[in-house]
Amino acid sequence: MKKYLFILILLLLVAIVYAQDPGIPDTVNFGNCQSYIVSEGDSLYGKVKVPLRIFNDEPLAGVEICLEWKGPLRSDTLVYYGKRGDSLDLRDYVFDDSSHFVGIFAISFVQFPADTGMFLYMLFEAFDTGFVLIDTTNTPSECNVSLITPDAWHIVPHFEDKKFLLAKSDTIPGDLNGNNAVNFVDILILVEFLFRNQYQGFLLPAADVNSDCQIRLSDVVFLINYIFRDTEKPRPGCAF
Ligand SMILES: [Ca+2]
Ligand SMILES: [Ca+2]
Repeated sequence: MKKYLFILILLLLVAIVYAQDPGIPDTVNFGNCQSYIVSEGDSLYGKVKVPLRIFNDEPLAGVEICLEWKGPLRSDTLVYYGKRGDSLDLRDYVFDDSSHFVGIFAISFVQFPADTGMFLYMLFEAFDTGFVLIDTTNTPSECNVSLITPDAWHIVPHFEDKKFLLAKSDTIPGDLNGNNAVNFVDILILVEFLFRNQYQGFLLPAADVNSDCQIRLSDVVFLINYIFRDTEKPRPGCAF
């Protein structure tokens, strides 16, 4: 239901008129999808980060993208990224877990410049391992993948779907030296990484113990509290 409301709003906001894509074909595709799946008893759970990339060789005023996913994922959140993301005046998204639908709608009144690379990332919670496909197959025909030019024309970019495998990780969150225990040594490894630039090869999502997709001082504090004060245990993270 949510998704149809979203599409209705889209149609009311922008009358869709299609135009040829000038210059090099613009592209919408996905970067490397990162997953971190751990087990607890019989259940598997984790976090998945799906970067959506846009290449546009001319300035744009917005994007309108409808996607669907197949696979053992529940939606979490969506984060616009980079200087194109920062220049947006109106940005919205909708996840519908019942139909596995993602709707993305963003507009910039001053337009955003030609650029390439990550435009946003979507975060999901995984509840199993297995294949994931992100595509436009079953999205409503009113909303597919289109880029909006500064004079309000829609252009249809080249789109590449994404298939990837969710596999169980060997490590547990917070166990940076892989000895199957989370203790003081793991804090030291994290501190060396953050403040002395020494990376000992651990899996980065295992160090994002507060699961905010970044590795920072707050993860050190989280780990200290867990180890010495028995507070909330480390969660699967998603930091690159
Ligand atoms: Ca350890
Ligand atoms: Ca973190």
